[in-house]
Order: sequence, then C-alpha cells, then structure tokens
Amino acid sequence: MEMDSYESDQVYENVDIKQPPSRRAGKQHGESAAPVDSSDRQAAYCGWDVWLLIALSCLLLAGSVALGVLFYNLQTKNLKLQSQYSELERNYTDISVTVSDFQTKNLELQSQYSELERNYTDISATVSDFQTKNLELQSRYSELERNYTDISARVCEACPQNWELFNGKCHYFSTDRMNWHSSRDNCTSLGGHLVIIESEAEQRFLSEKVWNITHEAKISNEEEQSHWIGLTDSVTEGTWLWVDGTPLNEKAKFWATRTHDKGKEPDDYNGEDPAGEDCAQLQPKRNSKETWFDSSCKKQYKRICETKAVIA
Ligand SMILES: [Ca+2]
Ligand SMILES: [Ca+2]
Repeated sequence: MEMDSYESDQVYENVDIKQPPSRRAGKQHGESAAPVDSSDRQAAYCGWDVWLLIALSCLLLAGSVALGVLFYNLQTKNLKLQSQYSELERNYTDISVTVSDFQTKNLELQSQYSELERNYTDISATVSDFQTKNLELQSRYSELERNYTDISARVCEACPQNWELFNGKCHYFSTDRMNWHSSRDNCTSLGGHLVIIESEAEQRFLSEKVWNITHEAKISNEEEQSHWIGLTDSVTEGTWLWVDGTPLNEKAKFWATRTHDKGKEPDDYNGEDPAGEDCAQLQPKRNSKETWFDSSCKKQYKRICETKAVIA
C-alpha cells in the first residue's frame, strides 16, 4: 500500500498541469519548490474523481440511452407481437367458427348420407322384388304365349280357309250375291247352314264385321251390303224360325228401326213383291242391336254361312 501511494505521488509530481497556477508560476520563476502537502494531493484526487464521475455519468447516460432505445425497440416489438397475437387470436376464432360450421355440416351430411343409404337399400329391395316379379311374369307370359300358339294352331285348323272363328263356330261372309233359298243351299253345300244367331255377343260380332266390310269398301248403300241370315217366316207369316227349325228367341232378336219412317221391322212390306217379305237379312248399321230387316226372299244379297269349328 505504501509503495502504491509512493508511485502515485511520483506520477502526480511529474504532471505540472495538475498543479495550481500559482505554484506553476513559482517554478517557472526559479523559485524553489515547496514541498507538496496533503491538501494538494487531496485536491488532485478530487479532480480525477470528477472526471471519473463525468465519465461514469456519460457511460451511464449512454447506457441509459441505449437501454431506452432497446426498451423502445422491445416495446415496439412487443406491440407488434401483441397485434400479431390479437390477429392470430381472431384468426383462431374465425377458424374455430369455420371448423364448428364444418363439423355441423359434416354431421348434417352424415345424416343425409345415412338417409340416402336407407332409401337406396329400400329401393334396391323394391327393384329386386320387381325383378323377381318381372321374371315370374316373363315366365308366365312365355307359358301363355306357348299356350296361345298351340291354341292358335288348333284354331287355325278349326275353320276352313276364309272362314272366321267366333265362339266355337266358323263364319263365312260371301262376296257374291244370291236369293235367300240359293244362299241357304249354298251354305249347306259348303258343309254348314245360313247363320243362326243365338246371342247378343254373336250378333255384335256379325254386325261389326258387316259394318267393317262396308266401310273398308267405302260403300254408302247399306242395302247393297245386306247379308242373308238363316231366319224366315215363309211357313207361317209372323212366326220366325231359324233354318234348323228353332223358333226365334224373344231375348235374342235384333230387328232394325227404319230410318225414313222410324217404323219397326219386320213389316212384311209387299210393295215390291206381292208375296211380302219372309226372309231376314242383316245390314250394316251403327247400332249393332238393330240390324235385321225382313225382305223379299227373291232379293240378291250376300250371305253369312256358319258351321261348327273343329277344335281338337
Ligand atoms: Ca213375312
Ligand atoms: Ca221389311
């Protein structure tokens, strides 16, 4: 410690600038230097302390400034981070809402998908049923078709060529014309007889056929398309018998009403033939239940022959 103090004294003694101006002046004027006392040394120490203090203050100030700048920068960054955090928080909230929406929609879609799946299963079952029924129907249809083909083949053989089958009987609609008696004989020669009408269904079949023949040929004169049937009252006037001797069934007679005077047939009109009208013919009329007329047996008309069908 003493050595440090001595060295310090030597250092301070060699530095004139640190001495008070009066002493520097004395030296310069050759005055003998007075010994340095303790008060001078204290003053020198105080000067260094001030400078040191100033330096430290400067350092402190610089540090404070640096710390201030650093604090400012940190505060700015903090604000930025807070702002970014808030934005992130908002984004997170938005994303959370979006995710929630997606979850809700996903649940709805799952529900809809389940319903669709159920519907699809139901429809598949229905389609399967239909397919099964369709196969059954196809099978039955094929069987019916085979049966129909068999029956058709047998029916085709049941009637002679140009004869039409109806209700187990074959019917021939002639294209030529004869009087009633010749027509009757012609049908017999063909293996049948003039048609005997036994039911309303048969009457409808014959009337519709005659109506179609007339309109397909575009013939306007209905009497020209008259067809003899096997009914006559030539034996006893007013007593109508079929060619097989059967009396006319009151429930199956289809006499016409005349167009010009609204009179009802049969009228046994004798204006053209003094013998009157003793033979029945069928004319094309729209009302199939009123197509019979009594006419002179000498008239030349077409005819309808009938014979039993041969069904094996
Ligand atoms: Ca008559
Ligand atoms: Ca008549």
